[in-house]
Amino acid sequence: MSTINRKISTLDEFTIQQLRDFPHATGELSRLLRDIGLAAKRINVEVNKAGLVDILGDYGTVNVQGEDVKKLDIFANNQFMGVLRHGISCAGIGSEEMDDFVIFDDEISNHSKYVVLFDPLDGSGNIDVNVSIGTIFSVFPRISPKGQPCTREDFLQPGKKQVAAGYIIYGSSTMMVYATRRGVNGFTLDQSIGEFCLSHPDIKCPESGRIYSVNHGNFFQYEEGTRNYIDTCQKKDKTNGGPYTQRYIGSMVADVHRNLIKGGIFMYPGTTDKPKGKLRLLYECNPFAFITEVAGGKATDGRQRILDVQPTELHQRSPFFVGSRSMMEELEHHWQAVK
Ligand code: P6P
Repeated sequence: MSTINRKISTLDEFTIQQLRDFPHATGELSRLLRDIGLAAKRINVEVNKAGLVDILGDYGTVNVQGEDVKKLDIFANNQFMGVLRHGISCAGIGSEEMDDFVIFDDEISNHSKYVVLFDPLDGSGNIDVNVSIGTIFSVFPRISPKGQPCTREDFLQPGKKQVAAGYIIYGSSTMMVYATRRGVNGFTLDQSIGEFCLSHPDIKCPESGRIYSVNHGNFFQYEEGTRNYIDTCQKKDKTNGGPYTQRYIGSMVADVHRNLIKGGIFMYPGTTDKPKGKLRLLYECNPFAFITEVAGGKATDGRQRILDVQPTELHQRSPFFVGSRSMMEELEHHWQAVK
């Protein structure tokens, strides 16, 4: 039977095609990714009109991170909670906006295969100044027995156990990029039909690049090896693989997405004030580490591969270095040189 050679164009078609390639798959992961895409479309509507309606500004509360909660944060969190709780693929969630894990504990959810961790709207401090922001998500297969409520251990697995991870970037266009072990694919929202359409098939992180992303304001608080690498980046010229350019938007999804496509390195090191840095392991570092490694890059915390780190709590922080393989290896040489 010849297979019909259909042009796969939408996220739904793509995830269904993945099912056809894996007949034994239950389809739960495909459904989960479509659910996430639906929530993203709803959030996108609000993000796009943020300047016009009373959804800007603070919600008047402070979240578990001690950060002022923007109204869009809450809206985005509730959208993901809604689609994941009422879908059939997710047994529970962990969110940047919520103090603890949420175990759905209903008959359908208790039989679901996956748990999801997400940052519903990362970079939300940029909402009021119209800078790109994003959603980040991480999907694990539960290790607790199906038929019972999921447990904390389902969420506290090393990042290498992820089955999928991705992000949505609400920028000049709205894109959803996600990775499974089969590859990284990007879908751009076609507003005319309200569908994410395959625009960046099989994304590969360039082996090298000329963009380095770091907050120079903390430079003198970084460890010596990191400072030496940043110095080297600034001294690059045509004779030694440069010139390099420094690009730092202050919105992780935007910075890491740009480097994933063009090549580059993103660094959020620990500092003397905050040795663990600012970024969260479970729903910021792990998903981007998974995506970047599948695309051919590297990601570490400065001492070990991010995906090998054994988590202990939902909101734990980690220093984070991610990007093109050869740039990451040059950074690692600078760390080795000062040991
Ligand atoms: P800094 C946004 O608040 C965020 O969590 C990331 O999206 C971003 O990369 C980082 O913080 C920026 O932090 O300390 O450089 O302003």
